[in-house]
Amino acid sequence: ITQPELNYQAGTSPLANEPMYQSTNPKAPKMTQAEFEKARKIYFERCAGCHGVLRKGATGKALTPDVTLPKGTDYLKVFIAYGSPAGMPNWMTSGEMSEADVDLMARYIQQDPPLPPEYGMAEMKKTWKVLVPPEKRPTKKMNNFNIANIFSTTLRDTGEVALIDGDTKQIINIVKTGYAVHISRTSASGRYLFVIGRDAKINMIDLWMEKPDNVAEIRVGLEARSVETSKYKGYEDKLAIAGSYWPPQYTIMKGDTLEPLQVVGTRGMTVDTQEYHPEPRVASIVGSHFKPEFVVNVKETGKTLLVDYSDVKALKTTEIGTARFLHDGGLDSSKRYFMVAANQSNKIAAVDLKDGKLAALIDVGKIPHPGRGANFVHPKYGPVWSTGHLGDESIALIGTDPKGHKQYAWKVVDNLKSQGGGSLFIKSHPKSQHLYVDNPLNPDPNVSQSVAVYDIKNLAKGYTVLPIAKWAGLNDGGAMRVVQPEYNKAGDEVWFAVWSAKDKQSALVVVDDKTLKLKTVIKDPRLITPTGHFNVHNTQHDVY
Ligand code: DHE
Repeated sequence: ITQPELNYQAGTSPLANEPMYQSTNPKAPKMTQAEFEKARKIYFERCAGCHGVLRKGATGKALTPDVTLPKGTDYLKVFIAYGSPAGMPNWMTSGEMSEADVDLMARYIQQDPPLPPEYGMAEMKKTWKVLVPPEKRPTKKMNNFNIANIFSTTLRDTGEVALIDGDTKQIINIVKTGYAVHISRTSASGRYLFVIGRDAKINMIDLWMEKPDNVAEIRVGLEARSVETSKYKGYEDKLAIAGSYWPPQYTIMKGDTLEPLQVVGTRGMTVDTQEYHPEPRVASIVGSHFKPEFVVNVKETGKTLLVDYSDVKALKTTEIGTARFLHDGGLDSSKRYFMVAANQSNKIAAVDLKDGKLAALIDVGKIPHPGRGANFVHPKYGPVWSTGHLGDESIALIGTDPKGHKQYAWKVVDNLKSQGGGSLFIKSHPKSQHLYVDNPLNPDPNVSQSVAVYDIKNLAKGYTVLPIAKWAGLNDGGAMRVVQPEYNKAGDEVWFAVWSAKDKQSALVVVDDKTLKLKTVIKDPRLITPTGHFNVHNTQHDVY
């Protein structure tokens, strides 16, 4: 496993702090309660991302007692300490765990996995708050902001988002949210913003208020990454949906209050070996523009669910087998196809939202990570959607126009060379002639602190490097990472986060898309650990 992959996957799970039932396996090596608690915490901080909450295996191997007990403590210690060529990190030799920790973890994984609590309607209702009921909200926009050009910027480590006026670059409000917000999504009308934290807390923000702020909140699980709203004609702003990692389920809510309506579990059979998986996490979700459907991507089973929400009490679901470890993705420029990364399978699945079937499974480079990907018209191949990779330096361009450019549809028509691996996000805009690629997880700071830009009309020329972190001019930025290009509404400027540690200064850097020169640096002591940023208009209309 490379350092970028490790940094990406081994993030802390909020389950580290949840109380859990401990069962004892008489055959497992002895542990005191204190040792068990310590090991459980380390497991959820370091290991659960790859091996799963129930240790049934995800991108890492299964670690249930039937597998670990026959191997025994000494054998397991070697693996944990020194890693393996198959991808296990070397936790001791890298300095992340002491010898005592290694011994503790080797004994811990021979115990039965403790079970985190379930989280259903009753628990959700207890956390559900309508702070401003719909009838008390403004009936028209009460501020002078050009709300279509507001950016919602995640302030990861403070549990907030910054709402920033894209025209004036002033901070409108810092809104309290869940812990380590993952994404923001805009309602179909553009009035509401939905924000989800890693702790599965959703905040709903009304952009019509004099000072836009929270109007409703709920917690839909114990750990989550995705939220979306209904976008099909006639259903605008009617419903919201959130997917959770734990428990493995999705929740459909009322679009104006977040009142939970239906909770649906995703436990089931895997697409390939057709075995039961107890913990299939819900990854990306988008609202279809073609039907009253949510497109729900289930990671461990490798299934894309088209959930017809026209009758929430009688949900009709089309279950499309794609490939395992579905993660992030976005629509093509026609919005008919959802392009989703099956990351550890090194594939992109193209799902046809009009006909409700798999259009193609496309082999790409190592660990594709598109964010929502980037759409543009290639001079030769016509409309393409593109993705960068965590595990290699390639950028795959995939033809997405089966009508006009049939011979190129669902094929990798070109592979661009980027600055290196560790890329997370790629972006373009219909009004732009450029394609931007970040590399925040690349081990070389020169690469992780800059972005590559391509001229779409002349891709063969290669890329230009923009030194974004240097432009930010931070005196004490420490180990900065430049993350996620995002255009403004007009498509003539591009925003980047310069993401520093919590106790260091961060910034947002705005680049002029025509000249590729620095336009502005947004600095403010309140901008702590900015990561993703979402332009209201582009998110509302799925422009990327
Ligand atoms: Fe993300 C999107 C999950 C690590 C920033 N991330 C997503 C989505 C999923 C996901 C499922 C798609 C949501 C959607 O479209 O509905 N991310 C995960 C993880 O499981 C993972 C690997 C590890 C973890 O423990 O969270 C992970 N993600 C990261 C990071 O380290 C990033 C850079 C910073 C952070 O906040 O932790 C990060 N993820 C983002 C961003 C998006 C995202 C900014 C939205 C991209 C977009 O353009 O839509």
